[in-house]
Amino acid sequence: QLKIEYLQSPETAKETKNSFDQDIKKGLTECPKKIPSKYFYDDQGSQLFEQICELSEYYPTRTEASILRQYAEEIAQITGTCELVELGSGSSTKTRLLLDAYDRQNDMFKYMPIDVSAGILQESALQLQQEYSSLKIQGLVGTYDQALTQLTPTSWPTRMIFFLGSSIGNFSEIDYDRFLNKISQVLEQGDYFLLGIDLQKPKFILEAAYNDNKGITAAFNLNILSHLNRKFEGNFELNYFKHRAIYNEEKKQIEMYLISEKKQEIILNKLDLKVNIDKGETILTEISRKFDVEQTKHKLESKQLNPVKVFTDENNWFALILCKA
Ligand code: AVJ
Repeated sequence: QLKIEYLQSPETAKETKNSFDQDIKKGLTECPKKIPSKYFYDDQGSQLFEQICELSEYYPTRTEASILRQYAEEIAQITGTCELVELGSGSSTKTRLLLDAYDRQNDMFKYMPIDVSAGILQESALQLQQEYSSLKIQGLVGTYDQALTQLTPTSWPTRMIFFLGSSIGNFSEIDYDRFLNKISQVLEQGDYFLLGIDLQKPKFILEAAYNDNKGITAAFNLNILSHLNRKFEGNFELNYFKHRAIYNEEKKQIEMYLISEKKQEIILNKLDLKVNIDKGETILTEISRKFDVEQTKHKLESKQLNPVKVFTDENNWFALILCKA
């Protein structure tokens, strides 16, 4: 029943690699400096992220899980038998809540987890296959874009693509728009899209979530430098950078920075890159946008992704929007 496909051909792998290299070069030579958030997720980073999800200050994961616990049944009822496609499935922990609901309702259904990390995907797919015997699993290893480009029409009655965890908050306005266009293009009429979004809330709650007491988020942020050191033979010294996350109330986004504690020269051998960083200079590593339900519904509607129902928690901290194409 279990199949795992690699979407990376040697050619696209090379293209991806080149565009990753270019991203880093561009980001570090720009002013202000940036490192793309996708560099967080090497093995160590993925592990640290799992730890973040357990922190008392980091409410998004458990809030979204509580919404799924309460409404997964209803979602499964609305869509009926379905092919479930998950973008960025990671360890598939929250997904189980959805799979359970579909399992109770249908004799059979199909799950397609998509993730760039082959290790995590394989491990969780194997585990799931053992637990859900009537489940057909077809994992895809690749980026969202590769996966969405290569999805062929489904033989199942309907398809639901879902994107949880407010990962969409990492996208710039332009990428957000492009992403929704792509989803809309891939879905056929009558298919569904389920989107998890973190909602706007007071600054002190947000800043606590990204500046936890145990320093796990700081370690997660600094790990991006270790990742670059390993990947590109770099010389970043982690002790000379400090983690900082602030909520930009105007842009309604968390911004995560690494601040240089001294003037230093960074060398990334494999990129043939040398950059100077001043004392106090910042590197932006992540934006995490916080959404408004009404605005997001309008945005989705404008892409022919029509909101059918919004599910939220009692504090209105997080929402899942179910849309029909
Ligand atoms: C996985 C992108 C949704 O933005 O909250 C957690 C990543 N960064 N703590 C988020 C993250 C710092 C997370 N997303």
